[in-house]
Amino acid sequence: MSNISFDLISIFPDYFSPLKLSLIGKAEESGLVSINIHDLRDQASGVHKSVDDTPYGGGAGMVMSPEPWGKAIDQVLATSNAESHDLIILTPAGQKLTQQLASELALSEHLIFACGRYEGIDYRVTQYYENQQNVRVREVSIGDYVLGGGEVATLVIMEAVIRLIPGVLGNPESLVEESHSMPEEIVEYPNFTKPASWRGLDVPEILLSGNHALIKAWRFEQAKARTAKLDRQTGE
Ligand code: 6GU
Repeated sequence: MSNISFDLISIFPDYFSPLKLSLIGKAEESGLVSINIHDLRDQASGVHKSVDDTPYGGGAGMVMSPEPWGKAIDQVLATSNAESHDLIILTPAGQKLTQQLASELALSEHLIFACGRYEGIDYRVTQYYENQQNVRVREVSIGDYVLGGGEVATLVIMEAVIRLIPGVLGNPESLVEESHSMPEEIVEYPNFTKPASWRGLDVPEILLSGNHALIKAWRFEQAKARTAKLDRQTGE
C-alpha cells in the first residue's frame, strides 16, 4: 500500500483545516496519506518574527526571506524517511497544473508544499533546493489569475492528487472514464438523475432506453456539442 506524505508550510496554517473533510480526511484516517502542517513563522527570528522584506532592485510589495524557508524545508527533509522528495513552490509564474501533472505527483513518495504570499519567495530557495540530491523542485501555478498566496492552490493540487491514489476513491471506474475524455480536450457529457421529469424538463429518452451502445454514442455527441459551446464562449 502506498503512503504518500504531505508537508505543508505556510504562515496561515489554518487555511488547511478543510483537509479534515470528505475524501482527503478519509484518506488520511485510513492511512493512505499523512499530512503535516508547519507554521513558517516558527522559523522566523527576531522579536517581530518577520518573514518578508523589500525587494532588491525596487518595486512594489514584499518578498519572503529565504532563511525561514530554508530552515522550515531543511527540518521537513531531515525528519522524513522518504528516499526522494518533490518540493512544490506555489507561484503564479509556475508550471500550470494539469491532470498530467497531478498524475505525476500522485506517484511521489513525499510532497512538500511551500506556500508563498506577497510577491513570492526569494528565488534562491528554488535555486538552492534544485541543487540538492533527492529533491525535485517544481514551481506550480493553478491558472492564469493572481491569488493572495499559495494556500488555496495547495488545496486544489492536493485534491487533484489524492483522489488519484489507489484506494482513495470508492469507485475507481470514474478515473477510467476521465482518462478517456480528458487528454483529448473534450469536456464530460451532461448527467441526469431522478426524477425523470423536473420543472417541465424531461431526461433525454435515450438514457431510459437501456441500449448501452446508443447511450455511449449519444453521450459522445453531447460531449462534443458541450465542448463546442464552451469554445464559442471563450472565443477559441
Ligand atoms: Cl500557486 N499562487 C498565487 N499567489 N497565485 C496563483 C497561483 C499560485 N496559481 C494561480 N494564481
